[in-house]
Amino acid sequence: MHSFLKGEFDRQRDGFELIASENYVSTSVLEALGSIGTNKYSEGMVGKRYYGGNEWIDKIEGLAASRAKKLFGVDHANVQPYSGSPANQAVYFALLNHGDKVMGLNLFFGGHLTHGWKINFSGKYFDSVQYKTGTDGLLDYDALEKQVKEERPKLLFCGATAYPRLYDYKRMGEIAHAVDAYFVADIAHEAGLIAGKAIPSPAGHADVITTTTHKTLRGPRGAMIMCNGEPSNPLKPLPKDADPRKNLPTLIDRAIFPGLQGGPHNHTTAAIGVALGEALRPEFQQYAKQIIRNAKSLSETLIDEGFELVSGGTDNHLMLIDLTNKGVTGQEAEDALGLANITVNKNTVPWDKRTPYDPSGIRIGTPALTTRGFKESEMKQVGILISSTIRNIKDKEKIEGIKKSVMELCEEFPLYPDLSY
Ligand code: DSN
Repeated sequence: MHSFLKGEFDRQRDGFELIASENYVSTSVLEALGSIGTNKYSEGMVGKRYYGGNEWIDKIEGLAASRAKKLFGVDHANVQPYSGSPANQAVYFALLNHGDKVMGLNLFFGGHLTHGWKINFSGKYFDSVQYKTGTDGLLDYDALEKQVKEERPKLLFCGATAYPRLYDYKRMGEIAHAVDAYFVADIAHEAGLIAGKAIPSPAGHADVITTTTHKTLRGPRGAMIMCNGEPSNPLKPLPKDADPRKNLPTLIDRAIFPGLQGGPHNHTTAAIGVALGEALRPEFQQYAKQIIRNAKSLSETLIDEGFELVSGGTDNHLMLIDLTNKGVTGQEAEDALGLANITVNKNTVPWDKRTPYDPSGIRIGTPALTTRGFKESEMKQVGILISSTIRNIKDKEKIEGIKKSVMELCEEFPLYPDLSY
């Protein structure tokens, strides 16, 4: 196992990490993640646990939650979800009944499995209706409003894994609330950009906000659910006629435990708290803005190199490339770039004629390389190296040469210089 971890360390150090949902955490986050928090059981909430010996865990979880509230401007944060999918599952469990109607963005158009995809729990146990983008790759809010009025879902999800533009949270909230639906913003991808005040927040528009903590937010793998209001005593049942909208924190907390999960992963909670502390510092705002500047620089370079970007560019940390005009599939591009130490993932593009396992595009994001210190000029070099790889996709020698250039640029921006395996 040690040699495998060393192999992964070398891979992360020696290549361009361009998967839009990945990042490099700080050594403080790593330290908390590898801590003795993992030894402890602590079912329940701060101050109301089902196991003894939780006086320090209460402080750890309390600090993480209070930092989340401050960072995102919300009244309540549950930091216990194991990851993004369980967090979304908890929202369904808290607010809906089996078979209720939900609406989310279709997976082919950049949506997430848990937003109602048919073979996911969310599409199997709920009546899922999906919305799509237009042929331009952009959300069409008028079309969405019409569909929501016709379908009258009980919950409308906003959020995606491959949408390169900003959301109109205000408009989506109005659309959902006009039919009395809950509006849930899944900000997993953009959380760090929102925390760093580089893009607008759904706070004040969404009833519930879910997020992972390991993408742009640069924390450990984990998740949070946020909303407004104060939870009631977790040990007292809610009255049968309690208004769910006035009891969101209680319903969310109880869906996490005892509804779905057991003991929280306290080492992860500690690491989330450390990452949130980092995100509260002014430097993080610079980081968030630089992610977007880097994405713009990379997207402009790729457009100059003849690549077709869904929606024509990006406003956030990621871009989606439709490779059809290059005569290359997403899988072929992912494989060739991988040989050059450039890690990306294949991805469907809106109205894709291919399948998610063998799609027409690739998704590229800048959070990890921005953490490493890359700026606009380096991102231009990254774009040229990507372009070169695709142009020489069958030429092993040329790709070997590109890999050398990738490694040289990586060496200029050392990753974890104080860590060794
Ligand atoms: N797997 C995540 C992503 O790559 O966007 C979504 O859950």
